[in-house]
Amino acid sequence: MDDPEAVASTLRRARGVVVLTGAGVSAESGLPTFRGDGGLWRGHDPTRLATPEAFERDPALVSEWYDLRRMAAAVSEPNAAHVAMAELERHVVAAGGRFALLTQNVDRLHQRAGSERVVELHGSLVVWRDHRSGRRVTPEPTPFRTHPMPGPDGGWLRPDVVWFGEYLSEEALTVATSALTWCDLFLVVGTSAIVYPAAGLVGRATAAGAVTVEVNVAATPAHVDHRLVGPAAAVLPRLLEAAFGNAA
Ligand code: BJW
Repeated sequence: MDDPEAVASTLRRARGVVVLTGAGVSAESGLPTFRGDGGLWRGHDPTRLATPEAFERDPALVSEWYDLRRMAAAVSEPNAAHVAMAELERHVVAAGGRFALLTQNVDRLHQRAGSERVVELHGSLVVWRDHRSGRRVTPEPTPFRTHPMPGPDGGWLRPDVVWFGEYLSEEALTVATSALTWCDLFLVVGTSAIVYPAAGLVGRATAAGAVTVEVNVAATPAHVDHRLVGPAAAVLPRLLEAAFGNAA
């Protein structure tokens, strides 16, 4: 199961690589994960914060919680895991292969590390939208003056993220689904793999014939071919080195 050599060899030969990431990737940038000890939701009921009903009920609380996270993301830096995934993309694309990074993260750290083929499955904290009109704005990276903030069309600003009970963007899902048709290696990094539809992509990748590999500090319910256990910021650079040497 935990066979870094076999994974490196699969990575070396792969022509289509898809990576699914979650909050664990940004943990070493100082941004807490959702679940588990020290998680954002420890002691919180997610339905009070991450649902449209929560925003309807208490827009000030939800706005403040997301604004704090927006500011934390703005002052954090990509870590070695983000950098390794950007390097992996450059390597695969330069060799004529295909690559997609499907992230559940809303912090934009992948893009800041240099990743280009990023699909934001759960939206972004950088962008907000008027809850009435849906018009999107990108606020200055300074804390909001008030909670909730008035939007441009008479509603309140809400983060442009996907809450429980909301649909993922059709465009994001289409890109993610079509990537499964050409993917021969599917990496699942730093996610608890329990939130759907993102979690379902792992099984669909297997069904489509890809080799699946999990990189996580702990095993998850995902059924994968290989598990590399450890912090992503240590495991991924080692994996790239083993697969490509200094050429990565
Ligand atoms: C490390 C590490 C290190 C730590 N290195 N690793 C099918 C079955 C059952 C339920 C459903 C289903 N289909 C849909 C549902 C309902 C629901 C759902 O999935 N519920 C489950 C909880 C059961 N899904 C939805 O509602 C979705 N919408 C939808 O399906 O629409 C259709 C529909 C509409 C109406 C009715 C029914 C269907 C939307 C899901 C949106 C999720 N949104 C959130 C909040 C985003 C905004 C925000 O940022 O606040 O997205 S929830 C939260 O969970 C966030 C994350 O992206 C997501 C996943 O969490 P993630 O990233 O995996 O983080 P953690 O904390 O869970 O895990 C961290 C991992 O890292 C751990 O494994 C650690 O071990 C690891 N780790 N350090 C490597 N250094």
